[in-house]
Amino acid sequence: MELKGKKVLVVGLGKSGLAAALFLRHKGAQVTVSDIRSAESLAKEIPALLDEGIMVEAGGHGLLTFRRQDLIVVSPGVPLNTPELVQARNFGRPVIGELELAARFLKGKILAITGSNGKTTTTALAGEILKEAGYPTLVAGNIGVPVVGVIEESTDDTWSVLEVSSFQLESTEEFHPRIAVILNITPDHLDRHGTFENYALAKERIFAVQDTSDSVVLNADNPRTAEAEARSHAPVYWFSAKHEVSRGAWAQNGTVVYRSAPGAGPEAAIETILPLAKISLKGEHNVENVLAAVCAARLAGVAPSVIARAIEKFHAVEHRLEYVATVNGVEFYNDSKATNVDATAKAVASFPGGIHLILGGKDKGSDYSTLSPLLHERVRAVYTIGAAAAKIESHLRGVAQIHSCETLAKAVSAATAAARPGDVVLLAPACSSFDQFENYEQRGRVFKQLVAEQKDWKAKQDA
Ligand code: UMA
Repeated sequence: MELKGKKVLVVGLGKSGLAAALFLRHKGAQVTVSDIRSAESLAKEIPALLDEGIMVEAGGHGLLTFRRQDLIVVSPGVPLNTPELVQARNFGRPVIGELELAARFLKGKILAITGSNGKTTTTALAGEILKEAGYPTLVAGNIGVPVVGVIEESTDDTWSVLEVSSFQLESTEEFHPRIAVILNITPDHLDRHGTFENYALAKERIFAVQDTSDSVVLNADNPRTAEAEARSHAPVYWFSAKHEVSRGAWAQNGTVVYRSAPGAGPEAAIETILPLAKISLKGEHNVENVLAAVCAARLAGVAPSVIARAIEKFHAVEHRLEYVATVNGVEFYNDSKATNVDATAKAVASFPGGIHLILGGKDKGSDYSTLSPLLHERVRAVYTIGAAAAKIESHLRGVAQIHSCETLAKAVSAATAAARPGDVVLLAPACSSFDQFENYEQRGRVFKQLVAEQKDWKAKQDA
């Protein structure tokens, strides 16, 4: 793809837009960035971009700016039906996503991981396993590092372990992972994709250009994921936390095992990877994440003993069911990345009971009532925050005691006051964070800060 001298517009000036603009500029393109945020809110980014010879359009997207380009590169968070993008496409302007741009330049092999939940943990774990094996490894994507930003570090020997979201996959054309993993597909981002099926089909783009020399790893226990087998061109390997699979990874008698082929030949021998007890991550959903990582790592040629060593060393990623502290016998967990209903269900299912659950934020068109049986069984009280509070309260009325708290600070103090020793205070909000926070990371950090204040206050009381 020749970029020198080409007029390229980058839409959105977050992490992806910034990395894409700099990459394109270094390739000799004439780059403009367009963002709906005001020039004041981009005060930090604009001077740095101007210094690089990159033009900036702030405070909205101009139709003329979009029409004048040879190529438009879109950030993942910008919907493809944004009117200016639709019009530019109608005028014959090529529109690609940041992941697609990166895919055209990234060297080496790709292990890509998608799913509604567990992507970040599985990506981080698979990256650690490949590093433990001594492979030159890059870890990037939705995990927080734009893929376009690591292109220059990639070589023909590199394994890029990429977390990819439906937003990124939606606009891919040539993205070609050697190994493609779909962890699970459950309702999320319906506000962007319109229907569950559109969302699922965006996820299936992960294997759209694979061939028979590649591999697909699918969750045998998740119906919509298993169904994707029908459209895969590459051989499918399975993982299951519940039962044996023909080829792939599963849990059996408290042990993670793997086999590379069905049948009775020597290649069908069952390999022992490690006992489940050696996994420090909490919850059954994390067993699934480990099984998926085992399967992908075996397909990448990593030895079972090396995989076991890396898994044993691996601890929870920040904001994913992260243990924060114990105050007065009450454990606090930060699962700020639980931004949809299924993730919240998995977090709640990780504890036997006594849960004080903080829910709320920006709604994504979710049905919170599906949480009712689990909440009824395990949750002592729900503390609602943010814009989705009223909807959540109406969906969960009568299921658990509900406290309207509006802010995270009020929710943490109310939950701390109500919790008894042995209980758990869990932030697993089932919503995105953008109504009250910059992103889920900031929400998680604020939660941890609030817990630390409770701890300090308790220490002063005890002194
Ligand atoms: N913007 C516009 N026009 C629009 C919409 C947004 O100009 O119509 C601008 C915003 O004003 C903002 C910028 O676009 O300045 C934000 O772009 P972005 O939302 O693509 O955010 P990035 O900072 O580039 O982060 C993106 C991913 N964000 C989203 O997909 C929403 C990050 O995933 C990812 O880590 C990062 O690229 C690096 O790859 C976050 C996420 O929430 C974690 N992902 C979703 C999820 O996991 O559920 C998919």
